[in-house]
Amino acid sequence: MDALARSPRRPQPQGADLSAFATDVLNGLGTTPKRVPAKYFYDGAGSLLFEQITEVPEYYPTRCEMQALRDHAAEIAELVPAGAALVEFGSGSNKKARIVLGAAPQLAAYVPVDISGEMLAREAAELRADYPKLKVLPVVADFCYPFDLPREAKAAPVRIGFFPGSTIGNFEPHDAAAFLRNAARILGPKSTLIIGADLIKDADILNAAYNDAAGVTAAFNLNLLTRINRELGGTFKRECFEHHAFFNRERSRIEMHLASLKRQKVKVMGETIDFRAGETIHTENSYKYSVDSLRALARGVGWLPAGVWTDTQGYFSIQAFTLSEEPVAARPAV
Ligand code: AVJ
Repeated sequence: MDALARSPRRPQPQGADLSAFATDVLNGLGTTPKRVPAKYFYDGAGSLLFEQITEVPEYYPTRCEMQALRDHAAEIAELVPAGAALVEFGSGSNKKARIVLGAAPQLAAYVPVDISGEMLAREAAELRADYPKLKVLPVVADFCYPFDLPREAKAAPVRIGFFPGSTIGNFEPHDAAAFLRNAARILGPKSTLIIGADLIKDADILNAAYNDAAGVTAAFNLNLLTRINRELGGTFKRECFEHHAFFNRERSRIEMHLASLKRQKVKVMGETIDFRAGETIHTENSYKYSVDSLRALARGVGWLPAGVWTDTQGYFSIQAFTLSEEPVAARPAV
């Protein structure tokens, strides 16, 4: 590797990022049914729109999770031994981790793991100022794959994984199991994992949360087309597509789609894509779990239930698991 490539000031590899986006979009729009991975929602505008979603009255998950964490912080903190390291998978803004950090001053280290290095550095500086005794050890990594923890986190007596936000719901169940297996490997023996997961509930409440009256979720979904137009030379007309979101109870997931309002042709990177009237691009799945269904998934890869808490309405769950003594690799794969 040359000196330039190692320089921390060097911007993100635009070329590599762009080609991954281009490949995923062209492949996804070239198959039937059409789809684009949900991770591409989060450009600058998309991240701001998601922040706005968390504030619309119908979107309960963020408020309910914050309430559950605040109300049960003392009990959650009892799972944290002195000197432990808190490892957050996909930290984004660390307002949820701050609740745990505040309730568990016995934590020696906090390891936020995220793909955005810029965001991590900014948040780390703020945390160091607010928690002067805490070692803040950010790691730039994609937590879907194995990565190395900092030496000081490995040296801690135990590691506590933290995966809030119902991000686990964006994974297909098979990939959620793979994530849980990877988390077990990274955190190591005797570790604990705390997961925030949205619960299965009345379809009306779920449907309203993804079809807010102000249209913020629709704008978030449609922003994907604007991003494709800007970054991949797309010719999508936003007014020719419509936001669709609904609870699929058989598969226990909210599905988001962009539906073509007419028969039309769209170009992306010089390739022509045909749409039938009503044909959709599947843009997101948000799986909903019961306490038992998440437990079953976790148990299958070696995590044993260690606690469960919800908000007062019972809409959102915080579940804790501990790693069984039996090595994960010795268990049958799911
Ligand atoms: C960030 C994946 C938890 O699934 O509720 C919100 C994303 N999509 N509204 C979710 C989202 C539409 C959100 N997660």
